Amino acid sequence: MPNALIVIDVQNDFCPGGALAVGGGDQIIPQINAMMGNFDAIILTQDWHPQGHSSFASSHAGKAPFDMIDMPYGAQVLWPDHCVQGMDGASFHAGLNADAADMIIRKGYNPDIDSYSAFFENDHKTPTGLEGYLRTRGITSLTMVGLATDFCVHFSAVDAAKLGFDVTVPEGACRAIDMDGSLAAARAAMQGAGVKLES
Ligand code: VGL
Ligand code: ZN
Repeated sequence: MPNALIVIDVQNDFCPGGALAVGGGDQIIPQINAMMGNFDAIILTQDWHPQGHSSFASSHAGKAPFDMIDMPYGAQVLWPDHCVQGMDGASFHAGLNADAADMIIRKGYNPDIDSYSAFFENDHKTPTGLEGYLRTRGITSLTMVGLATDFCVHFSAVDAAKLGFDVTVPEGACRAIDMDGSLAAARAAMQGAGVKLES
C-alpha cells in the first residue's frame, strides 16, 4: 500500500535562531532527508500565518508569549510572532531537501484560527484538504516527522489516526517544545489514538 512521509514545519522559525526555536530542531534534518527515499509520496507542511495572527501574543493586549487564552474554538497558547507569510522565518530550513516534496500544504493562514494539525484547523472541523489529497493518491500509511512533537506533529498524528490512516511517529526525527508537561501529554494522546511511537 502506498505510504507517505509527512514532514511537519521544518522552518527557520522553529530552528535555533528562529522566533519560536525548538531545541535541536535543526538536528533532525539529515535524518529526514535520508528517509525521503523510502516513501511513495513526500509531503511538507508549512506554518503560514498572516501578520497579526490571533495565535500571536502581540495581537492581544497585556498578553505575553506562552500565556493561554480562550478562543471560540477552545484554549489557545499564545506564541511569539512566527512563520509570517513570505518572511524568512517561514521558509523551510535551507538544509531540508524541500525539492523532494510532491506537495506542500500550508496551514494557519486563517487569521482567526490556529492550525496545528495538517488535517484540520484548531476548531477540529475546518479541513486543510490534505485528507483528500492522500486518499485520492491511495495512500494509507503515514510516517510523521518534524517540529514540534508536542504541537503540530501531535495534532497531525492524532487527526490522521482518527481518520483511519496507519500512523507512525519516529520520535528521533522530531523535537519538542515541551512546556508544562506538553510532551508527556502529547505522547499519551498519540498512543491513545493508536499512533505508533518509535525511537
Ligand atoms: C507550531 C506552535 C505554533 C508547531 C506551530 O509547528 O508545532 N507550534 N505554531
Ligand atoms: Zn504557528
